Amino acid sequence: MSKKDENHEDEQVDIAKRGLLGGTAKFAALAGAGTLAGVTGTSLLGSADAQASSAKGSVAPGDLDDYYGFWSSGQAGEMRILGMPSMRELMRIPVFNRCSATGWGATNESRKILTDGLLPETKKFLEDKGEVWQNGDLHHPHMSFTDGTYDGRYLFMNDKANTRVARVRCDVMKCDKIIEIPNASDIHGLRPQKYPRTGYVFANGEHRVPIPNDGRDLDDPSKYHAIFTAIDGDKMEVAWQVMVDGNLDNCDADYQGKYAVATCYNSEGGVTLAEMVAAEQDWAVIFDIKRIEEGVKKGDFKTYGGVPVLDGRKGSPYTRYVPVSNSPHGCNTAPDGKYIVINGKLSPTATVLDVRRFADLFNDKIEPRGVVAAEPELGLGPLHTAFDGKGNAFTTLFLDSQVVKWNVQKAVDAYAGKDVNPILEKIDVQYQPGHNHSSMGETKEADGQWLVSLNKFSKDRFINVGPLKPENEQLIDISSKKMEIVHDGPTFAEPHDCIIVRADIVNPDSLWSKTDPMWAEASAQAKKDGITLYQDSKVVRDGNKVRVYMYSAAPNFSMTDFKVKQGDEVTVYVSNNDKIDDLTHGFTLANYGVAMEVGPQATSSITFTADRAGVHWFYCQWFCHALHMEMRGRMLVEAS
Ligand code: RUQ
Ligand code: CUA
Repeated sequence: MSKKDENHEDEQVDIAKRGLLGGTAKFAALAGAGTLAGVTGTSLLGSADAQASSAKGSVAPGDLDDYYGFWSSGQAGEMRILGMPSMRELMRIPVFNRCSATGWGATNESRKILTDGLLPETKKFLEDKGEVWQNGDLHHPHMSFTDGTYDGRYLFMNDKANTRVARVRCDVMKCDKIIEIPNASDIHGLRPQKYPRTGYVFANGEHRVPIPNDGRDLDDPSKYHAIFTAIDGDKMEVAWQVMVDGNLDNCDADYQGKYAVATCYNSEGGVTLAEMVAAEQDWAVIFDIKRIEEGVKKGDFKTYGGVPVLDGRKGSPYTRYVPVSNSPHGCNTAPDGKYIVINGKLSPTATVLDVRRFADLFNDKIEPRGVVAAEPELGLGPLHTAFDGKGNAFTTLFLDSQVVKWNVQKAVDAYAGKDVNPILEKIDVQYQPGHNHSSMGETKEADGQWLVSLNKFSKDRFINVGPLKPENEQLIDISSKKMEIVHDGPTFAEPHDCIIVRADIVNPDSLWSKTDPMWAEASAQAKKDGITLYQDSKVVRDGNKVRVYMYSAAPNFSMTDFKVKQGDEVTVYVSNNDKIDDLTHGFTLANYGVAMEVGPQATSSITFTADRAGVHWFYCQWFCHALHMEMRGRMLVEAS
């Protein structure tokens, strides 16, 4: 408790100082405290130095990046693609949000994805309002693995706000599945199985709730539970769940395909802040995947919400609880496959677990703390750790506003009693870093080129845009002995995390296939109506339901106008016939709140009630041709 109060005070003092003195306050404070390791050339010399080093990390106009960065956006709910190292934002992929440009959340195709995988009670809750969820809180995007490295098939990501997990298809870079996780509350930590392949996607239910959460046990938090979920990443279905003691924060998988590990910051089972940080120690939970699979086979579970839930509370064969200092947060497996780093948050230490000792722990040959291989003291507020594949680790220090580089083997040696200092370097970042990520750093192919520090505050780093400031994501060159910040990247709310993937692994298509399953329902309906998509242009009346089929070929819609009656339920299908890279069209229907993207060779559809009589122009909202402005037509609504 006292440590936490102290830290919090430091943080406030620092913020105040920076406000008065600017970015060098931290330097002054550190120099004053004699922490010279924290003072680096970059932070000292400011922009002149940054300019001198700008060659590294800058990508000239027209040149292509070496890596894809897949970024979360926190409460903005979307996933973003950045080029790395330029940090140019390349694309935004709507997932848990609504998107005005693409019609995500409005088109029939996206609404199906947004609602199909929800629990029955949630479907009803939303149907009663005629709604889809508007918001999400996307923290952790991670790519599917084969044999310990990224395979370019899928990206998986969590929604903390509405307890969902989504998948993005990397061939078209669109979300194709969203499922709601039963029994759990608020999915936070998420990682794919690394070996032999993904396989499972592990997802932590952060908050504890009664199971089922139907109004029982409201006032009895001792009956609340946290749930660890394994999702089948191919089918996007829950495979099994494990009930644990405490709560669940972040997680990671090993490189052997045997274990997953999660951090718990609330071993107390508290519901208030004071209760949650009361204990000196919390824990990391280790899950034995094979034992759990056998348990499922044997029927050693209860079924809640239609999925098998195993009891993994203390004393169970499926889990082990390793005590670590107060409120651990990040959980990161080192690329050598030997170690998993648990980051202290309220403790200045990281705890390094040796994966090779997990079997002995599960066979009760050693005590839980027997798997601890090192516990280096890194600085204040360690949150997440990244790796360079050369034996070094980089941990963000939230309260110190620094990234610390340390050597894992040296930390292990020091823990074993050798007189070595594992800390290699500390660098100031601006300011208060959360996640960090290195190029290919969560795979066995970690290449030690780049590190991004995702800083929660930018404060004085950019011209002032008002009370709401961007965050600041800094690109750090880690390819040589000394770390060097080469780029500041402001970002809108609130990228928690990212991954940096070698460009050759990701090979998206430039055109859709006309038979893509994304619009399977539209294809089926067209068939029933005797329509050939991409060819026919026709209005089909079916009682008060009207289906309008048209196609686009720049700069024309195949229909100049269509007539409906006031009150009709209208579905417009637009198929884009253009078979040319980068030739996206759109369909916006004025004064009806209707808009959607139609990619090259894609079909999109949207349904609305034509309740406003009159002439309503529809137009293409994606600049596609010199005659793009002319690409339009009329919906004529006869008054009833
Ligand atoms: S968490 S700042 Cu949502 Cu990834 Cu650690
Ligand atoms: Cu088609 Cu603009």
